[in-house]
Amino acid sequence: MKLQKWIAPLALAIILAAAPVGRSQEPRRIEIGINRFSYSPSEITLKKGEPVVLVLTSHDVTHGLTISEFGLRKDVVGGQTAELAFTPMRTGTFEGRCSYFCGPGHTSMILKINVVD
Ligand SMILES: [Cu+2]
Repeated sequence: MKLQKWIAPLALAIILAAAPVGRSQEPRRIEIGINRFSYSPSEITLKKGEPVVLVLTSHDVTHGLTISEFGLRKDVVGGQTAELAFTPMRTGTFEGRCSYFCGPGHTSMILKINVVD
């Protein structure tokens, strides 16, 4: 009787322990095109704790992406692709900005990054 009380929770605990952890596979890849003077898309939403790779392609001159809150920077040579891998560990709204001076609209280039739970 006392033992019976424990069987269900114990079985459940064993099942949960055996289940594969939600620890993920490959990082999510997000393609971002860059032109003078914008990112496309201009806004992305990430999940806190989920690894991502931003696949940055510049369609004209050298640009880049700096996300200062996360201490990240990646330059992209014109016509080429570069990858920026990271895992956001804070929720909030952050700004990615162009990391390489590319002309008069350089400072207005903003990639809005939402990180949600
Ligand atoms: Cu720029």
